[in-house]
Formats: sequence, C-alpha cells, structure tokens
Amino acid sequence: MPVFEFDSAILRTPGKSVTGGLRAGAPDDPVFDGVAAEHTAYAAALRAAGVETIILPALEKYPDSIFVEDPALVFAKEAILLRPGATSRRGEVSEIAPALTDCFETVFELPVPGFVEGGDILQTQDKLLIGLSARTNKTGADALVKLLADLGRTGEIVATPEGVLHFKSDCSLLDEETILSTERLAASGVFKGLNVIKTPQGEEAAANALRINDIVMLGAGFSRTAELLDQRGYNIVPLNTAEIGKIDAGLSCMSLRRQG
Ligand code: CIR
Repeated sequence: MPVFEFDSAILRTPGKSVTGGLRAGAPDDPVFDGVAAEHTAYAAALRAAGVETIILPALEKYPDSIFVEDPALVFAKEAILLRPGATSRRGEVSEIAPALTDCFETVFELPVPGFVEGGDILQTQDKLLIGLSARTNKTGADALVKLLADLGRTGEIVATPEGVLHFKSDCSLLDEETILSTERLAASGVFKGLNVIKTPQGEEAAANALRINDIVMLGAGFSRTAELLDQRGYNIVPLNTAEIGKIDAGLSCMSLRRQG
C-alpha cells in the first residue's frame, strides 16, 4: 500500500496560548483566530480527502501542542512516543499518550535519554529518514532506528540543513518515488534513487507539503511550486499557512496520520 494512503488522523484544537508558540526569529505573534481558521480548513481538507479526524481538546499549558506530529510517530497498529528536543514541548508526550493507547494496539516509548521530534521523520515507501537537527539528536535517532528495526522497518539517519527547524520543513513525499525538496536539502544527496522536484527560489516554505490519498496539500501563495506540481499531474489543495508559519509550522505538523 502506498505510504501516503491514510484512513484517519489525530489532531489537536489550538489553544489561545498558541500565539506564544516557539519560533526561531522574532516575527509578530500569530493571530489566534487566524490559526484556528487555518486549523479548521486543514481538518476539513483531510476529511474531504477521505480521512477520519480525531480531534483532541486544546492544551493551554503547551502552546505548540497543536503540532501533534512532533511528540509521536504512528503506523497502522503501532505508535511510538517520541521525546521533543524542545524542553517546553516535552510534556506534550504524556498528554497525547492516552489517545494513542486508545487508538493503537501497541504504544512504544523512545528510550531515555535521546531526543527525536516527528517533524524530523520522513516516511518514504521503503524506509524512514530521520534528520538530525537542533530538536533530534544522534542518541535519539539511534534509539529510534533500533526500535524501528524491531518493528521490521528501516530507519536511516540523515542531516537536516543547518538552521532549518525540522527535516520535513524542507521536504515532503509526493508519491512512492517522488520528493518535493528545497534546493539546499536536495543538494545533500539524501534522496538518492528518488525523483526530486525542487521548490523554486523564494518558495522554500512550500516544501512542507502533505500528500494524503489523492491530494497534495500545499501552502497557499506558492504559485510557482503549485504550477510545477500541477504540470506533473498532482491534485493540489492550497491551504493558508500564514499564521502557523509565524511560529515555524507547516502542513505536516498539524496531524498524526494513520495508515491501514
Ligand atoms: C516548534 O518550534 O516546535 C513549533 N513552533 C513548530 C513545530 C512545527 N512542527 C513540525 O514542523 N513538525
């Protein structure tokens, strides 16, 4: 089954505290109503693509908890609780654990003391690429590779470009053999054996797209990337990300997608 086929997804309603979410630079706070509208449209797009959405309640204590992709990694039957490198996000793991226990047959935990955030994990058809970053360290990535091997899966440790938040800030899977990537990440040679479509200069943020069943969610306003994907026959659904973009987020981070 293609790795971009999903039946359900876990999301979390944004809390008002999302306006204080982590960010690398110093842009203005996002507007809460704008984040909420982007989240609502995203959930609707998932449902329109045939994905059932399980929406968890807001967690005011954790401003970035809407980005459920980071504290866990899920497959059809198993889930893995990760450990965010960002200290302010670590408590999100125990908050999401009960929902995972409800939804999955087995829930594993990344062994202490490493760190891995889900935004650094790209699942391709035959393996999981784990990008080392300021949020994912070698100890955590090694432990995850071992855990994946126990589940019969292959993990490969790679590098996230310097200064980039997450590996998937710079890339996404478009189909079994095609990746959308920034020029800087593609240049590292990490996608050997795969076709790579590069985001045009100035549209690097478009690389965090999301293939779900028959559609590709793409940040609105990236017209040259949209044209490239349209020419290649992808069915694009543009979604606003201007507000979540102010806290360094994109389309993959707002859901934990389940296959099978
Ligand atoms: C953070 O810095 O952790 C959040 N403000 C953004 C997280 C985005 N997550 C993702 O791309 N997987």
